[in-house]
Amino acid sequence: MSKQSFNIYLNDDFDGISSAAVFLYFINKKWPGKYKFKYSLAVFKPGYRESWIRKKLSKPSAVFDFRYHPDADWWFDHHGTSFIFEAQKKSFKSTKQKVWDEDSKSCCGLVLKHLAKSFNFEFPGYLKKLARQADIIDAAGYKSARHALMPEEDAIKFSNFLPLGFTSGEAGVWVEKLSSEPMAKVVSIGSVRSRIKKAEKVIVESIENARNNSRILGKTILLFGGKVFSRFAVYYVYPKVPYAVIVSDKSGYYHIGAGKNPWLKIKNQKDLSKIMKEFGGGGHLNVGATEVKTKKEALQIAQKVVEILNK
Ligand SMILES: [Mn+2]
Repeated sequence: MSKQSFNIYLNDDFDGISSAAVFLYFINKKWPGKYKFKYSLAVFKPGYRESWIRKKLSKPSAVFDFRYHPDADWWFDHHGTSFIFEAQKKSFKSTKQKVWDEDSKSCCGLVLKHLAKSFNFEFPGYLKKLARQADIIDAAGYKSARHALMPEEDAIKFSNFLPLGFTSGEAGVWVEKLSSEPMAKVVSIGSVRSRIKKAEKVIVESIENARNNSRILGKTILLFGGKVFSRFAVYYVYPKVPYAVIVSDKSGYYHIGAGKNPWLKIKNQKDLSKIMKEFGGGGHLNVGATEVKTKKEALQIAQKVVEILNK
């Protein structure tokens, strides 16, 4: 009997990959040998809304850590800005196969808890651990900027090399590995080990870059240009400044990220998700982003976001 294709759409970060890994374990236990999986990265880049709306998802399909899609048979997300249309948000009700929870620290944690509860399903310890680590990574629950940049934990080391870039095919290989064995085993694979080494080198350079290419404007660090790589490098260099706005060149488009220093307590904290939504983006309370085509637009938006944060 030939296997049926199951289409997995995942956000291109640690949360997307770990969510899919937990889901894959579940599907393979429920329907052993029934499916082969096809992976596609769902990426927040200019024009993604239009192409996501137009996209037809082939069945069966599952979407992780990305905007709602009415075709999806399974959908899990925790972004406050998940629904492209207000009407979708209004009519949405969580089911066994679709769930949205803004309060979940990670999508991976949401997938694991929701499937365990809805299907009375028991996950192995290494996947429960993966979900706890996704909660830390996706909600920036690191103990310090140093912990984020120079971690001891394998999962954080793994997540730190993902911004180097990867293909849908590579994501699929990692999803399948992580669904069947602990992170400690996955990071011992040669190709994964060499990426971790590479990322460690780039992180050192990105700390240098944060030192050389940023300016302090009131309560905000503005970092523009250079090798950005990690959004935490600015807080490593300036631990006392509450907010940061970071412009990075994604080759082909520009990313404007705005964040709150996760290790500082701030009175009357601004909602970064709301601020970035005004510029066509989205995010969470403590971190938001948007994407534009030109450097000029990116710098204009960055300047405006700095002004809003300093108000
Ligand atoms: Mn997420």
